[in-house]
Parts: sequence; structure tokens; C-alpha cells
Amino acid sequence: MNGKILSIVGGIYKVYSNGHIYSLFSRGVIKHKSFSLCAGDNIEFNENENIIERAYERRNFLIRPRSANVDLLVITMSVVEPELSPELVYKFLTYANLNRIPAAVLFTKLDKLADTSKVDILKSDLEKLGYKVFLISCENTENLQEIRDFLSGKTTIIMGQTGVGKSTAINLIDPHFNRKIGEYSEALGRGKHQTKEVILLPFKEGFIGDTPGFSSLELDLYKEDLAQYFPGYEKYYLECYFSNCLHQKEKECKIKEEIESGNLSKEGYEVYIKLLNQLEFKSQRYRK
Ligand SMILES: Nc1nc2c(ncn2[C@@H]2O[C@H](COP(=O)(O)OP(=O)(O)OP(=O)(O)O)[C@@H](O)[C@H]2O)c(=O)[nH]1
Ligand SMILES: [Mg+2]
Ligand SMILES: [Zn+2]
Repeated sequence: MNGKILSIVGGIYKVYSNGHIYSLFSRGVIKHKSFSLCAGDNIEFNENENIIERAYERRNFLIRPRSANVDLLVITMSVVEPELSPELVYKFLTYANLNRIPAAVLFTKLDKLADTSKVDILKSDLEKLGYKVFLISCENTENLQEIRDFLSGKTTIIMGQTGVGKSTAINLIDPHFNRKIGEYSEALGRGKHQTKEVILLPFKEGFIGDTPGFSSLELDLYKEDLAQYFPGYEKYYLECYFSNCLHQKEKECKIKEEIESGNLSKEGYEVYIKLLNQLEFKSQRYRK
């Protein structure tokens, strides 16, 4: 039988197949397997022996949150606790681009913020770049139907820092999921890593993946990846004079030209420069 891995905990593979969930083992030697299995992998199993026999090729794969065959990454960001960080939203979106996975953005905890002007600006910038943006709060559940419809039929991974409310959002989308909610620690300035592993939850002909949160400094990118995959910049790749242009002071930089002519936003570029200064330069990989 064919199925999809929902989670792997303590050597037990929870696998979804035709509306049923099976607890399976992996023999270690799996035909056609050149990678270690993860949530989202499509597999073939023997239901009498409860053994996974074969893994299918992946369409895509994310190292973090570890998952395969992802249709949509929902970048989740709270507007407070932890504080709204446009840099991190753009960094996560760059990561989605780098992995060639479509992304959307979900802002949470709107009930805790009186002045939403910063969120509104960021939302409008992201929408101009073509991203779908959702705002939610556990106090107001009105716009959840739009999210449910958007996720229908997709394998979605919810990603974001710890404590932003990923599991809370998943429970709002469908209360039956009953995901454990963590605390936000004022003292630590972050959540407490409540969700420990990736788990896919069957939802409307697709799956929603709850995932462990990042701390703010995790998720490494190289400067060159940022330059190539920053939201809005990817379509100009190789149009700068230098193929490894970082869009700073280089001559004939297409990105700077597009900013001058108003096709790319100055605010986005400021975020880009801030991020660039935080990241590591890996020249070796790119030297020809
Ligand atoms: N006021 C308010 N609190 C929220 C909202 N969403 C989440 N929280 C709170 O934020 C804290 C963290 O929520 P979780 O859903 O556990 O966050 P998470 O992103 O799943 O965290 P990890 O599993 O650690 O990655 C909890 O105390 C929630 O009650 C919201 O919309 N409004
Ligand atoms: Mg969680
Ligand atoms: Zn450039």
C-alpha cells in the first residue's frame, strides 16, 4: 500500500493511507532509498508486517523544518511576543525561494497590538510582491475560512520562531487537532519550544505541518543566496553586471536600477542590507 509519512517519533513512523493512520517500522534497508525518511515522504508499505518497503522520489525537501514534498510554506510571525521582525519574514521568504517552494505569510496575536500601522505596511509590501498574507488572532476567528480554503488540498508547512503561535493557529484552523500550546517567556524573550517534531495533520485533501520553532538566529543563509533569492530580486538574477553581485556598491547593478525606477521598494532594500550585514560570506562555493 502507498502512504505518506506524517511523523517519526522514537523509531515509529505514523503513515497516512486512504483515511487511516498506521504505525510502521522501517527495516533500515529500503529499496530506492538514498536519503533518510522524513515527514511528507511518500512510501510503500506492507500492512501485514507494518514495514515500510520503499520510498518514492521527493519533489522537494527542506532541511528545516525537516519535511518533503511541500506545496506551501506558511511563514508565521507574531506582531508582538516575539516582536514583529520584517528582517526575519524576508529571511524566511528568501529561504522558501531558495528551496523553490511557494510561500505565504501569517501574522498572529493581532489582539495584542493596538497600533497595527507597521504590520499594515509590511503586509502591503508583501502583497505587492505577490504573497498572500493572513492576519489572525485567537480573539477573532472571522477570517479563518479564507485560510482553510487556501490550504485545502495542499501539503503546508507552518514555520516560524518558537512562541509565535504556530500550534495555536493550527488549532484555530481546526480545533480537532488539539495541538499542545506553549508559553511565551518574558524573561527569555521567546517561546519555550513546545512543539518538538514535525507532524503532518491530514486536512481537507492535504496536510498541515506543525513544526518546532526556530530561535531567532537559526537558519543560515549565505550572502549570495540572499542576493539571488531575496523576495522580488530572483527574477533579475544574472541581470547585474557581476554574476555574484551583492547589490551594494557594484557597478551596473540591476537591482539598484529597479529601485531607482520604483519597481522595487526602497524599504525592502533597507531590510536586504540589514540582513546582508548579518550573514556569512561563503566565497568558496561560488568561486569559478
Ligand atoms: N494573545 C494571543 N496569544 C497567542 C496567540 N497565538 C498564540 N498565542 C500565545 O502564544 C504562546 C505560544 O503559542 P504556541 O502556539 O505554542 O506557539 P508555537 O509557535 O507553536 O511555539 P513552538 O511550538 O515552541 O514553536 C501561547 O501562550 C499562546 O497562547 C494570539 O493570537 N493571541
Ligand atoms: Mg508549537
Ligand atoms: Zn546587483
